[in-house]
Amino acid sequence: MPNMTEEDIWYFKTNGFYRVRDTLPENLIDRLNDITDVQIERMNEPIVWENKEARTPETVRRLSKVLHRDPAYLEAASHPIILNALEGVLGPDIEILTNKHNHIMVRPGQSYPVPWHSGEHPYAYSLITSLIYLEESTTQNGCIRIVPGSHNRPFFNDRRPQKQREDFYSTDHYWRSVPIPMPRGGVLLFYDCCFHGSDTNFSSGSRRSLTVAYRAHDAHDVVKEDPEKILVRGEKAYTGHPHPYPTMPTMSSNFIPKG
Ligand SMILES: O=C(O)CCC(=O)C(=O)O
Repeated sequence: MPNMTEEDIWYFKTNGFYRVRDTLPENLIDRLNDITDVQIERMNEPIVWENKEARTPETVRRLSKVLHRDPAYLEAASHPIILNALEGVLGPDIEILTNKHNHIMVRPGQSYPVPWHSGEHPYAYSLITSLIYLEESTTQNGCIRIVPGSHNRPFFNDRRPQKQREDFYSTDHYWRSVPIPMPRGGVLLFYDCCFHGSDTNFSSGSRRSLTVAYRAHDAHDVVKEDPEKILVRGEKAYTGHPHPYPTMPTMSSNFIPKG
């Protein structure tokens, strides 16, 4: 059942982001943190390192490809509080894409900012990202910043304008953005083509969140039976052209078009 009001949907579509009102259950967040502790401690790849020269559990910046590491990650990503909200904008048939996002940002203490980027071009703002917070996120420990309404920009520009970690604060995106602190267990949804980035983690602790990508199943791409897509709500009710297109009966030489 969708749980966004019409005003929530208007807010999301206008600003490009939406904070889900409920939080995920405490015991699920505890389990996710325990599982993540083990992944970090064992340094299970694939990993993006905070510092490539010193590969230790303390320098794990991101754990990639997590949804298949433990069922609890998919349990969180397909939790009804998230899907009920998503249904308001994506409709009843919802898929997770495993070849987009699908990672835990660990963001250890003092980690450098997530550079400004827009995950998609604005002509395709059907892809929604959720950030599921395993720990509270504040302006002190590197919360995300989003440029409100940037999914509606009427021009093309560089989706990854920031070439260096250091210029996070000297960009137009920084001045146009708003910080979005989130509680532990909270869920933030946003159109992936909104410009976003995350502040320096000025604290000594980590700032963990699970990043997941969602689309409507019936969005008009062609390959519907794709192992990278997990249907998490509804059914595969796509009604477009079949793929691959059924082969036409060969036109024999005695075929004579009418007329
Ligand atoms: O975790 C964050 O604060 C930002 C994550 C992000 O931008 C991403 O995964 O694309």
